[in-house]
Amino acid sequence: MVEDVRIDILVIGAGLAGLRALHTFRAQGFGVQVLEASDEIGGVWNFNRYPGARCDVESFDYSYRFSEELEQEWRWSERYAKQPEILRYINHVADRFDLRRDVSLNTRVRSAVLDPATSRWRIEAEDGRAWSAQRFVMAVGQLSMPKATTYPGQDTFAGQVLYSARWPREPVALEGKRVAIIGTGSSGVQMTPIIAAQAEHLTVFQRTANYSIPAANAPVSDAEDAAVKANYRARREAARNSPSGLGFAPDPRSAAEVDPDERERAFEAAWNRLGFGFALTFKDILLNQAANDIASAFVQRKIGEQIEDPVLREKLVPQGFPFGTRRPSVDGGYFATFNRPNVSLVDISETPIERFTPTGLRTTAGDLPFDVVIYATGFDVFTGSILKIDIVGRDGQTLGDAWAGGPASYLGIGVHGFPNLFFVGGPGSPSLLSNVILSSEEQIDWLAALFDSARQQGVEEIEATEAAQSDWVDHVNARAHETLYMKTPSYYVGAEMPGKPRVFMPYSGGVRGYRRILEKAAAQGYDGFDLR
Ligand code: N01
Repeated sequence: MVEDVRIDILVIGAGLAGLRALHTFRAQGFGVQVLEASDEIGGVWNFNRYPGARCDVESFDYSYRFSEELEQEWRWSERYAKQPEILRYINHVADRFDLRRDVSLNTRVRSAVLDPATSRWRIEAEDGRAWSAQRFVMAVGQLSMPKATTYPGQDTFAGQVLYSARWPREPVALEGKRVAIIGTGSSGVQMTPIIAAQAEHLTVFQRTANYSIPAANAPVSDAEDAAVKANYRARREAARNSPSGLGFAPDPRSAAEVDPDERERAFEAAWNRLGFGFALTFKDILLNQAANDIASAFVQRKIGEQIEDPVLREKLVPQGFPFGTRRPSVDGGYFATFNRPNVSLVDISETPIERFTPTGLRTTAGDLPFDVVIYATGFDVFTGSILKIDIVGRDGQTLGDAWAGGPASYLGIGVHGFPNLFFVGGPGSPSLLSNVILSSEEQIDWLAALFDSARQQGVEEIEATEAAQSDWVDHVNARAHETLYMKTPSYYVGAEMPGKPRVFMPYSGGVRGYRRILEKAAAQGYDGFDLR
């Protein structure tokens, strides 16, 4: 019988959050072990290797802030870094800070069970290895559990089937092929122009037309690199104090009140430069229907102008939901791609896919031949990657049962009944409504201080109180109801998976507001947590 490995802190996930957690907790003198299912570090940036994958937060901001040396020595090549460059950055960080020695790759966790006698967690991998940890931190990502979409007859298809979120490491030759992409979220939108330029013919299967803003990508010049690095602290502080961690604050006026000419100029400037940040042109685009109607109409017009064919335009211009209430994409020429003669669109809200055939896909309108079918159908967002692990807390209660009505937590960090379990980027925190690396770093620094304080006081068990959790859930809901997000079925509310509880999952109060709440709780002795 092999003994469980005893460790102070066990972290699941060697993506950007898990590696930062390792670095920070280790620097405080804790013994830390990171478990990672893949044979490589990098998290989503390891798995999502599809053509065109890149970040839609600017590289200077989508990077760690914890080391000034790292900030100064790393040279981003583009305003929006491509997946290989981000993966190189993560690997550089792992080497630079000697992180690999505490990362166990090829280690897929099966279960995590609380021992109520010791308040320690027993975390067991699928291969039977097990760890006993005093603190258990899940940094498993929000977009890590791809939907297992399949259509009937898939095994009879003679061609190749690929998933955007499990893209092969070796290059996929698409030249001369007839390719289908199913799904038009950020992944489908990013890969479409690249694949259209390679394939003999590309067919995009769209269920819901999505808003998308041009990426305005550009190489980072030496002058820009130097200018950012000369002022990096100020840039980081601006990001921390901006609503989404993107570094810019909206115009404090309502979009509906501003003079139309001035507003048009502001939208035009944002359209040409801000990408995803377009939603922050004015303070109330995501809060007020009248303001949003104006912004939505602007984006719809701009999208429509890119599409030559009026029938296609009708299908591709998003309608029927407020701009920004489903995650907008940031694209590199997505809509204009449909002007190419080798690209076509199938609107599967009109003609749904019925099944695979040996030679392609069958919709209700007939058969289409393909050599390659790509699923870009998204993820079981927020909770999928957490709940696939069997987590058992106090009194044998599983987290799946505790969250049967949707994820409930205190601060998005701790769950009542699950002492010493903590989340980074979890539901109930800004996570996907923010620059997620920034939010994760805030939470990790806060957790590190909590763990240190608990160590100094000899605290074995840290548990969110029931009352604090209930108040936080109410607060998250109240903030969500101040926005327009609740008007649209989206993955923010669990609408991406049939049968998933419909609750608003991220915290919409902004990264600065969230940080202030964390700081206040810490100043009050980690108010809302029982420290025993
Ligand atoms: O996934 P999605 P994604 N049959 O869920 C459709 C981040 N990200 O991988 O909307 C047919 O957005 C679905 O249709 P509908 C970013 O946060 C960032 O593209 O459900 N279609 C939708 O069109 C992003 O938001 C970058 O009607 C089906 C699409 O598939 C998040 O990851 C790049 C279907 C899924 O869109 C997820 O993006 C990429 C089915 N059974 C991703 N099921 C950056 O730029 C779903 N669809 C950083």
